Amino acid sequence: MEPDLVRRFNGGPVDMVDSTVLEQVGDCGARLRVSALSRGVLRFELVVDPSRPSNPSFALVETPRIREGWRAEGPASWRTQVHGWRVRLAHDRFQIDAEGFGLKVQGSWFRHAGGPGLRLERSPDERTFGLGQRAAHIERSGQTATLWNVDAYEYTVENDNLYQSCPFFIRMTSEGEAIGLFLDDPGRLEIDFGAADPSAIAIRGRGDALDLYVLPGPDPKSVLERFTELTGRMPMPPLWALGYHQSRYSYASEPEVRSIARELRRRRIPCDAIYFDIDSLEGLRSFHLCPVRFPEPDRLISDLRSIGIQSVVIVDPGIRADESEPVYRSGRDGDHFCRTADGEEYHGEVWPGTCAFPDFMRESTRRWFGEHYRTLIETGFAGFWNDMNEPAVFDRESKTFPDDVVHRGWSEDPAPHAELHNAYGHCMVQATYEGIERIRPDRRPFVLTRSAYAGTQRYAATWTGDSTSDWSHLRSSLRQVLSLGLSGQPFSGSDIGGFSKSPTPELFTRWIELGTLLPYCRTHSEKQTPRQEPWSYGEPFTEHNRLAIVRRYRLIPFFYTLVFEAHRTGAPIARPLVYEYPDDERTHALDDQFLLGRDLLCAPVLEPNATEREVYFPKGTWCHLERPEVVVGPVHRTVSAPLGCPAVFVRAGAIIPRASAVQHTGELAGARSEVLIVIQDAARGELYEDDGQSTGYRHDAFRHLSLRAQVDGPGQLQLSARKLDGDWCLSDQPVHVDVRRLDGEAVDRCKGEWLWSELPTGPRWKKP
Ligand code: MIG
Repeated sequence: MEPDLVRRFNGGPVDMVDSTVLEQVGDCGARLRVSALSRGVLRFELVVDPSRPSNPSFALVETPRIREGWRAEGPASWRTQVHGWRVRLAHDRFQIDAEGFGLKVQGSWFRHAGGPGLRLERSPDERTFGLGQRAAHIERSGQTATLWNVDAYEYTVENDNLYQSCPFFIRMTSEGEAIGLFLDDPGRLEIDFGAADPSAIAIRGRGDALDLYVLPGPDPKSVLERFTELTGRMPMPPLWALGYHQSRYSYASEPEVRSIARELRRRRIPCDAIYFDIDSLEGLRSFHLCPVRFPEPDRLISDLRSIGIQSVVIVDPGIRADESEPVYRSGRDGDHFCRTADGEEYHGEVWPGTCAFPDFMRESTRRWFGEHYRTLIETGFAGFWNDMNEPAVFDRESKTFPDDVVHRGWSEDPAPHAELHNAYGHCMVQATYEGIERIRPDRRPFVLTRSAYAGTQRYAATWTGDSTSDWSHLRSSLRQVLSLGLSGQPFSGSDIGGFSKSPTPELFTRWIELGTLLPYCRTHSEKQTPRQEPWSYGEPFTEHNRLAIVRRYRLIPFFYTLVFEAHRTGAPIARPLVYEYPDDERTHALDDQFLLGRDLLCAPVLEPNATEREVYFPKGTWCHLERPEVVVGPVHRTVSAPLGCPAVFVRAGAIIPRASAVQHTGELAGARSEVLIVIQDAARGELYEDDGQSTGYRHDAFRHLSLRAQVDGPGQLQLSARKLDGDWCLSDQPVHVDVRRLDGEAVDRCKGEWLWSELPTGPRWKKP
């Protein structure tokens, strides 16, 4: 037995030993353990010692339960039915046949067996989605992908390898039937989706362990639901996290921060947060705000809060290895830093200079690190931004740790960095999230991370890293967000305007038109570039930019309801059309337009000098959000979208909760609550509400309503609200109703007002 194989399977919680099947695989002495989990999920592990427990996992939310009573028989070559799937095992390969979807897996995974890795049979018309953050087209056929987290500064959209790795993908037939595969391996993986050989998906890894989950469909939605059942879902963020955020590398002094806040409010540009990047820190060191540039941070932060602006501060993993650095001394004394293969503390160069790096794979280290947020929280910071956590290191050609840096605590024996690399950032944000939660247990944390692994959605939102201010990156940022959504991470966005270089005024406006429709919405830009604020480009751009932000704020009740759906089911907030219409082949390759939930179709302009664009409208009738234009799908249609008027359409049959314009989410409670009803005969929607900040929603302190409208005779409409879940009652607040009644392509518009509490009894509302 290879020593590193043994190490790999040491330790961890005991799980899944009972109901498993073992089969000798090849001649390397390893065995294949098959577990049938709940909801039709199968787990395949290659294990060296079957008496050992399964691998611990960073990705999994908890040990999956084994379906009771399932046992397989027969030793040598073996077949059985699992969840209606035929599973066959033979030497060196296993094969699963599901109705309509055969999955044949073969190959010699173990490196000393000299095999090609795993080979999955692929049909030429198969579509594949997933893998989280990738710059290229969301449909992966013909692509190759390296999964190895890296600081990808100034990446190009051809680059296949960025800051995050999520070894999960959805395979779909041309009829829209889907299954998912999740290879739970945070080491380096190379995946070829039919590029070298169109009849195969080939996966290569380190070749010393295999932990593969097969997730049944029948459609992409069900696969994703199962995947997020395994790897977790986003917690409810504080409501302010959905607002517009203003950032720059760096707003680095108190007067500068104050002037940005003042300008936002003076210009009536809604905003909920300002970011403190590394130049606001003393010596660029995490946890130390610079006392010269920010002499009275508590006062500054509370003044900002009083006008509805929260403060978010950056925290990098590298801790300056210096006797005068208290965080370093306490980490060293507690033995919390990663070590080299020789047992020395590992040091690398990052922003603060020579640094030591916390060994986040360890529970005790996560606790220790998490405790350091206390002072920042007491100072008033509301959000925390973990950057450079791939981990990035400057003084190495690989830009990250050497392969043999040692992590302790993940299993009983130390493990080399190469085996765990892609989970380093994930474990850092776990430390951050759990630390903040311990310090402030009644408040929801907001954490933003650059690096991630499968399951990171449990702890943090994410963004697309150091993009460039050009049109190709605008397009790519949408692809990345959509792919993240199909991979379990619903809460993401990109630096509006692009990070490096400088956008043209037109590009900035197009970017903010898109960015304000994505789940996480922040403008950010690099040091030494021209200023990138919504007012940096003069008129008419400032007003276009402001109205894009206002459009978002008016939709926040709708966004928040989608966030709740993501929290409950794992569904993406921004969805590629294929997610909702897998049986419509015309949606399969579309990634330059998207849906918010089921009901808003967004088709951003992604090229210069355009005043219109072609949009695919799937089946249904679609009505422009802001003008009386109706399109009946399925159809390709060129629609007008001049600067300032993005193409956003509402599905007929939808009820969209909105609010009147506010300057920040803290004002929403006092804002006018609205519903937009686009209706032919009937319409429905949902509304989720809670206090926007506490953890009370975990104990029913919320209200989740189902809204219905029915046309009830000429000019008459019946509207009702029914509680689906939560403890909160219907309020006595008035709700403003805005109806667009569609008659062919004509739109009949009318408005009225009710009290929420009247709705369940269903008063009739007559067109005035
Ligand atoms: O090496 O903190 O992606 O958003 O402004 C650069 C400074 C480090 C990279 C992040 C970027 C951030 C910048 N950081």
